[in-house]
Amino acid sequence: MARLDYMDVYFSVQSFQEEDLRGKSAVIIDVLRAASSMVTALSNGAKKIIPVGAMEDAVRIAQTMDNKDYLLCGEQNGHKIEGFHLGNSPLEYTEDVVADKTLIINTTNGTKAIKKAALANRMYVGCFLNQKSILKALEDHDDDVVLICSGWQGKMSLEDTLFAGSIIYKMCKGKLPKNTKDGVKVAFSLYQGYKDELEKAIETSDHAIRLKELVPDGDIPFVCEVDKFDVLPGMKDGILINLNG
Ligand code: 3SL
Repeated sequence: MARLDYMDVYFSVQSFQEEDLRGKSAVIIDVLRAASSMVTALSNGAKKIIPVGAMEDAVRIAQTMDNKDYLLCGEQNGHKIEGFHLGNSPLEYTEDVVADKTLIINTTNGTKAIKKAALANRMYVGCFLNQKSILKALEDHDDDVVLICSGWQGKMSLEDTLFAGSIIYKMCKGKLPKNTKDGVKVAFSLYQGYKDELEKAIETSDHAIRLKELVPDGDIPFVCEVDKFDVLPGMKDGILINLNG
């Protein structure tokens, strides 16, 4: 069982160093929308996910594969990337589209956080859609835990911090011990304040407002659903697979 007094929370990709994660369990959080899309894809039968930090890397990896086996996915500043098969809306990752495919994904912040967390002993991808699976994984091991909110271009984001807070809140059953790190206190308190109106809070977040013009209306309510999928995306040799599969 992971201990809350050793846990920490980082609020953006830029706020941690690779070395900070060595030997720890890291949960990479990107509620809007990379983590939500990955969790949905694995739940709908995608075989594996290769996260990349740059568009060129995605194309280079695709060139080594058979056309029928992969989908190029992701976004640049919220927009689908020209020539890619899918954007970054979880609603696009339906069973008929993703089953048995390898997804090569590049996003603005989420996949960069995943790539930067390579020194972690264990790495999971989490969001509200798979909250219970993340809690179970953290219960099963006693590594120190870091919750990494992808944020947006170096800034914190409300929806990722709320998810980090929800994990902490549930681990301590709503009663935070005194000897926790500041990041843990901040995320816990934010979730405690908004837990009864999560969707309303996330709708007013900077990221949701930024996406409003760009993405389908259904994305925000979808990513706010708690425990919709029993999926645990976990890293093995640079590839995300469903560890609950
Ligand atoms: O930054 C990211 O990784 C994305 O999830 C952002 S977006 O919601 O697709 O714009």
